[in-house]
Amino acid sequence: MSAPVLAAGLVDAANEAALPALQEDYDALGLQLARRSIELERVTEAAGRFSVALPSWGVGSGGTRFARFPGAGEPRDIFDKLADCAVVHRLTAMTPRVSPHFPWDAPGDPAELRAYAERLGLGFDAVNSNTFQDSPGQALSYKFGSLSHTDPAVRAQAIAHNLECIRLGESIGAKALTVWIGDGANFPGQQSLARVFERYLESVAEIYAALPPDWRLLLEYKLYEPAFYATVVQDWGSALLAAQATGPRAAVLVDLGHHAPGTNIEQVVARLIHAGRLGGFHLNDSKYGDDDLDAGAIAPYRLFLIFNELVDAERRNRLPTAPAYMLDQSHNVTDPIESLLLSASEAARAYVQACLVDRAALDAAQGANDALLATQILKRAFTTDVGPILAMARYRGGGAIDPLAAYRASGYRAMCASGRPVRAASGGGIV
Ligand code: RM4
Ligand code: MN
Ligand code: MN
Repeated sequence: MSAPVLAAGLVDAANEAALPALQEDYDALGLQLARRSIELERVTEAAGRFSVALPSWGVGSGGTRFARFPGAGEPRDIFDKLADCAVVHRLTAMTPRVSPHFPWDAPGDPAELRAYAERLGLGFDAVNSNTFQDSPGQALSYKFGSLSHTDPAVRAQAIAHNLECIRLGESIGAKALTVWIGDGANFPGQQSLARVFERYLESVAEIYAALPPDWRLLLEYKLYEPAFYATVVQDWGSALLAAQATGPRAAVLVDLGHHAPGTNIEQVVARLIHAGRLGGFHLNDSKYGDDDLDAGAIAPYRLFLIFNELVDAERRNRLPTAPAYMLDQSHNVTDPIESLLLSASEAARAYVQACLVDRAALDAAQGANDALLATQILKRAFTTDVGPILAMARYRGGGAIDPLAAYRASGYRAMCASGRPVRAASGGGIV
């Protein structure tokens, strides 16, 4: 199977043209950081080590429950999706893994899928199960829930699907299963709030029992939608209880869009680190709810503050297992590849900014209860333009100095448009 690829030499030629200006900016930033006793090269190396996984479902146009407007040359299956992800990785040099979603991405032959990904220079991150909608051929419906359903037969079916996800994941080299369920109620009284959670815990325990020893189980919470009165795993408290009740390799997955507006997500992150149960992230941005907007598009300072907690925890050796960084976005009005290029970069930007925080000065300001100075120390790191560090890290990693410009010059989407017929416009839904 062959995939559309970027023209040979395209990135190199663009980089060659952009390098002199980048070098100037990079050197100037180096001088500025040296005055702050920060070693530029150390930060650039850290930037080069940063990576974030791509969501397989993010390379197609998303949609809302009202409509989906497909774009030209959209991926038709997991192989096309991987080809698009490879383009993102080729240009950013920081997205070497893809997080697949089953059954959407279920391969006929997992070995073939794994080999294809390897040829593209990609691996797999956490696999995602899907019991929030009914799939073709499925015996029982998830209309009234899945892992927490009142009917043991429905629960058994949902558990079996998760075990199948583990099996598929093993055959493609994944090491984690992410479970997000849409289970919940629209009306007070519709469900027993107590028993529905107990049933969920029982189901999760069965999934955990089948988890390979080197795997992790990531439990994702979400405030509301599709359930509008009470979601079974509605917040980090319930997810943490579930992880703690399940076993040491169960941890919480924080999707940035899954909180009530105004929630202090960085504080949630700090608490999960304290509990040793921070499993990973679905990075995206939101203004009102689970908007799935591009990471850093709305609240870049919040993203920075989250990474500030992570970098601080790293420094204090409080992150024995690195959290899984994954994007989880829905691209409704942009070329999904362009959104992913920039979102990966925004995640790295927040991380690098957080690396610039003067931790000793912050400790001292906190110790002295100097609120204004403490907050200025954070702002100083946040407002530093780390663009040259990101570009240099990409360049050194074999990516593009300017990924978006290189992508736009490549004609990749037009190439796909001629090889991949447009899918018929369907109703709502994210895929
Ligand atoms: C959900 C949740 C899950 C993702 C689906 C597609 O809102 O964020 O992580 O798998 O969307
Ligand atoms: Mn998510
Ligand atoms: Mn979501």
